[in-house]
Amino acid sequence: MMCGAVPMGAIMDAVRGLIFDLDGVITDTAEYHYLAWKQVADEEGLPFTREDNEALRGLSRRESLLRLLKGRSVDEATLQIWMAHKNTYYLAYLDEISPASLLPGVAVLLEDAKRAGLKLGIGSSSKNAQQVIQHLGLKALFDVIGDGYCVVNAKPAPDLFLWVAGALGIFPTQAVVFEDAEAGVEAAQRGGFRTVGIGAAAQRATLWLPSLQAPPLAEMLQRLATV
Ligand code: B16
Ligand code: MG
Repeated sequence: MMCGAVPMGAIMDAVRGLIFDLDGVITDTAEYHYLAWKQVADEEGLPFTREDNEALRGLSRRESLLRLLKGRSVDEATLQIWMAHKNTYYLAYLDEISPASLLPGVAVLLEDAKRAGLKLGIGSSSKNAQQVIQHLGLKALFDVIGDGYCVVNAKPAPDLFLWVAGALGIFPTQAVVFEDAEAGVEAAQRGGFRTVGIGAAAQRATLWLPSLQAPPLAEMLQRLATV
């Protein structure tokens, strides 16, 4: 594959792997997270809007609940119960996820990356990432799936992306992280990764794109190399 005057082989010396966030990059589970939190919020009489949900992108389940509470004090046992309820409601939506649920541009990008010999990883805050990947039919494509169980410190700590890069056997400087969340971009940048940001909340990334539909992978890597 060629992009302009730069052969893919030359770019590949620098980039050896791609690490993808899941929700908001590979597929859009944000709506399901919203509906599940909204159900908990309504049951408990807590105000919660779609706009509030946007601020939860990429954050762990626990951090999401703490933000949703907006400073209201709740004991640990109640936190655990509400998180369990939210997850039960969220899991009920997973059957709606299928290979057709990939966001625009994702299938072609993953095929191009695989063909180019790049290692592929997932770095998701979600403890349900394995199931979502299974529903998407992508299990065999990824060399490593890092999820909410892999590290103690969630995004914006860099730990998860560093864990995935380590499992792929590459350095952060040899990987590109794709993220849709401010917390995820910050996590990747703190870890020393170049970043591709997708959508409004990820504009601080090394390269920002409205979606993964364009440009082609080779051009993305070329643009990252020149930033
Ligand atoms: P769970 P990502 C994140 O996924 C979601 O963006 C975020 O809304 C959610 O709270 C978090 O996973 C934890 O999800 O409750 O399933 O463990 O963007 O990091 O792929
Ligand atoms: Mg995300």
